Amino acid sequence: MGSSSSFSRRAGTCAASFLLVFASALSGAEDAGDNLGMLEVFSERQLDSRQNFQFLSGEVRGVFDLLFQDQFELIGDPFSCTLDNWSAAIGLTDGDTASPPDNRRYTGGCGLRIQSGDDRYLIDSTPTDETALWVRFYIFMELFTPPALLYEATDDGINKVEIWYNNPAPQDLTLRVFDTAENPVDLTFPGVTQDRWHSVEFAWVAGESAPIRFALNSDNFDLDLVQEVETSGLVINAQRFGLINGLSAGGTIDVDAFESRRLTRPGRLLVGDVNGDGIYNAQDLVSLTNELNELINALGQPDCDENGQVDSDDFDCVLGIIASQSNPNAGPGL
Ligand SMILES: [Ca+2]
Ligand SMILES: [Ca+2]
Ligand SMILES: [Ca+2]
Repeated sequence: MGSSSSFSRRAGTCAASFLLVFASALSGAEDAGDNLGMLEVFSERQLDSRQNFQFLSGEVRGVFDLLFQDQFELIGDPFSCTLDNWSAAIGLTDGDTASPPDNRRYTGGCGLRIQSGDDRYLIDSTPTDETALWVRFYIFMELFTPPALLYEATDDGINKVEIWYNNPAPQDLTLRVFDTAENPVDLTFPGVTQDRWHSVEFAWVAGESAPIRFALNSDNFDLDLVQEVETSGLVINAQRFGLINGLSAGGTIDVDAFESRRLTRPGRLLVGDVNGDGIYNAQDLVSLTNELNELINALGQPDCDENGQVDSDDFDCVLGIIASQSNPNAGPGL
């Protein structure tokens, strides 16, 4: 009961700042009448069951919510692997993207493999004075021992958000948020093993005592790390993703399914939804069989046990999900 009442107080405290964030985010983008209507909706549903910043109607969410997403595939051709959807690439080329078996991928036809070396990362310049940001990506690490800077959100070259692996301790996955005075605040998942896919997701928002959230392999917001940080007045104007700090020896990172939004949580992709249609049925087994027989790679998420290989164990995993119709996204991992 204690934790429940504590959470309720937290949610209530956050509601007012969410409204201010939304009003600021929409100013200039919608007329005042529309804004007022939206605020009335949010006054009833500021925090939904997934801890989204605000609840939006489907139409406005589609127009305004999505900031940038990429699965390392050419739009309209899921088997053409590319970095073209990013604003720029540093130390990486289309040759670093590939379909299995050359690269791992979590979803769709292609994934990006980053070998350790000098700075090797991607830049997304879509953000424009963003005052709220949800980001989710998938990552698979091998043989990494030094601290690796995987993600940055910046304003005019100044870091506001960072994600580190092996920092401050080995196997720590750390979200580092800089407050208005540029002091770092860390949220850390310890014991994050390599050699498996991880979904990594955070929520950043500008405001007084802003609720910063960090999620690992889970859509269950009760498992999020949460920290209130003074971030009023800050904005985001670019994102960087990859191996940003450069590592001279050892290690590869496979990445996939990057998505950033302004308002709602991207969430995990449906584990074991092999054909990517959002439901579980026999067609997932057909798609997986086709990939195992090297006929055609699946377009959804075939690596059901998330171990980096698509094999007969994944068939058993998908079969188990279909039989139970249970959603493994509800908890950490499978
Ligand atoms: Ca992909
Ligand atoms: Ca399916
Ligand atoms: Ca597997």
